[in-house]
Amino acid sequence: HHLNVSHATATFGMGCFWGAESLYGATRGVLRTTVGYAGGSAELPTYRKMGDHTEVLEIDYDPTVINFKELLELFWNNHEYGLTKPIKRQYASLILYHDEEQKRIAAASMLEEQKRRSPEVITTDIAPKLNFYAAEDYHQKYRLQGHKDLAASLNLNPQLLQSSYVATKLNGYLAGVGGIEQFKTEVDTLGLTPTQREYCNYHIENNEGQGLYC
Ligand code: MHO
Repeated sequence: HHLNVSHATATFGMGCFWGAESLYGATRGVLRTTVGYAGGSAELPTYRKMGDHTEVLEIDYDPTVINFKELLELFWNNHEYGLTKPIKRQYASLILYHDEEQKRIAAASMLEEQKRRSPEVITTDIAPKLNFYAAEDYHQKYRLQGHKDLAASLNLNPQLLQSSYVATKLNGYLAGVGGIEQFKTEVDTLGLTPTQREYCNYHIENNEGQGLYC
């Protein structure tokens, strides 16, 4: 139901997509996330055979709560994109814009970032978002799925693994993103059972998440 509010979409490649999904999932204004393959031309990529595609995260967000520029700040601050050794295409730094405005904001933001990081050279590519292929179910909400009993209790079918608001949020918080105080401010909106809530509280409070590392 959270998607009934008007939303926009952003698509970023920032290394292993598990970490990106947790980072944005726990971010305010992010409504849902899906990991997948994009940026290349190969048909029907899979994890084992993604061809010239890159691991990316598709983010649906409420632009009245968080804007594209703010999403980009998280992008620049949370992955490696200025390495001296080449990054495999699978883990390329990539901004796939959805419209001309995103294109303009991304270009300006990259220019600023390049100045800040000079003499290091940014390897990020900015390109139009063409095809997006959702990744296999086991890659969606990867950190949440690691909590087997909790995940089972949420009855996440393949469709919900991509569209569920509560799965999006928990996948972030359980990785250690957002923190317990922020979790407490929005746990009432997640519709958890008392058992689910207690389980999440315990794990988030004790910060046992793996963070953004893959
Ligand atoms: N080190 C991880 C990376 C997974 S990722 C989604 C693995 O090999 O399983 O690229």
